[in-house]
Amino acid sequence: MNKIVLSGIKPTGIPTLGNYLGALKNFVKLQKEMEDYDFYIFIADLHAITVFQDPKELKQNIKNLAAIYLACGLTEEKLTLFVQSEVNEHAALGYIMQSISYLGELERMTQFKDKMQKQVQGVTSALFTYPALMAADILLYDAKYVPVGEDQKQHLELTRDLAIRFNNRYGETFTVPEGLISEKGARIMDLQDPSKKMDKSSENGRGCIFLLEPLSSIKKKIKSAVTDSEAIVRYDQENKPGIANLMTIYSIISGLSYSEIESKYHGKGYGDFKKDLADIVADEIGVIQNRFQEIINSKKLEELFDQGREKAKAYASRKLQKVYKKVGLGR
Ligand code: ATP
Ligand code: LTN
Repeated sequence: MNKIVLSGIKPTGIPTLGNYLGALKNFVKLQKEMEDYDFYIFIADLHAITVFQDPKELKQNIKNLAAIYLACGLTEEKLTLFVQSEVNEHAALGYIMQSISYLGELERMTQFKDKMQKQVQGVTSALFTYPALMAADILLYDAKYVPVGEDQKQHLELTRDLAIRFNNRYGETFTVPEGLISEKGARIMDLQDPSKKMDKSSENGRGCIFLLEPLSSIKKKIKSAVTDSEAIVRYDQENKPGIANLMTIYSIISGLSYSEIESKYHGKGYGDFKKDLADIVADEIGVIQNRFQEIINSKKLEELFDQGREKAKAYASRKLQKVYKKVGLGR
């Protein structure tokens, strides 16, 4: 069996605390736990342009994202880090995935429906076929596990369906992947509106913590997060979504369980809780920011990208040839 763990993040802006707790921190943890697996981690720039990106900013975001991956603690050993658009096979297999996906199943995707609602005008056809490209990203490398946040669960289900459909139609070709969604932190909510997911491309930045913003501003955002009037630190997702979200962040970073946090703040108000949370978040992000500064201008990044591209290309091109043959394409 192929021992590959694969995931991607779109370079659509500076990654958020949501990306960190839902995805990045998990990659690092898994890399430590799954010693005999190869980690393919890529920057999903083709996915990013499903919504317009300023070309100069996109280039900078690609580089920043790679440096952030490393700054969060991914180790180079057993890591294949690459940029999606540098491996043409993604787009080619993406097209083949489109040719076996149905309109109906793409129309059901909630991420598409949400973005349609928000954007109204100028929704691109690539935003619609996005999950077919995502399936290609995964199937191209026979990835066994795909760590992602909760919002990607439906896309992963579709990827599995497409792999099975292709295998049934053309013969055994693809590994059917499994998602790895962390129990906690899979869905960090906006600090100002806990009914919305914390999103790096959302318009209102006040509810969103960016990994590269000044620590003082991070602390301020946490201290002004929306809570409720009960003034008791208690985990109740339904009735106290603001506090529940802050407790989730606290719990992942400190390692304390919800009940341990409840006891710790028993008899204290939200002020103490938020102040401590602001400090532990700022400490954790501070370490990432320091490492980021060392990495961003080093030669290492370019070297890793070059090696990653070659390794990914070698695997992907073999796989794509096999697919073309099965489908009957070419001469
Ligand atoms: P955009 O806002 O441009 O749609 P995004 O942050 O939602 O971007 P990605 O950058 O592609 O999307 O997300 C990368 C990873 O971070 C994915 O695994 C996704 O599930 C996870 N993720 C994104 N937002 C959150 C969140 N608020 N909580 C937990 N995980 C998240
Ligand atoms: N769709 C994902 C990003 C993404 C991805 C992937 C994640 C693109 N291709 C392959 C895992 C595997 C998102 O929007 N967060």
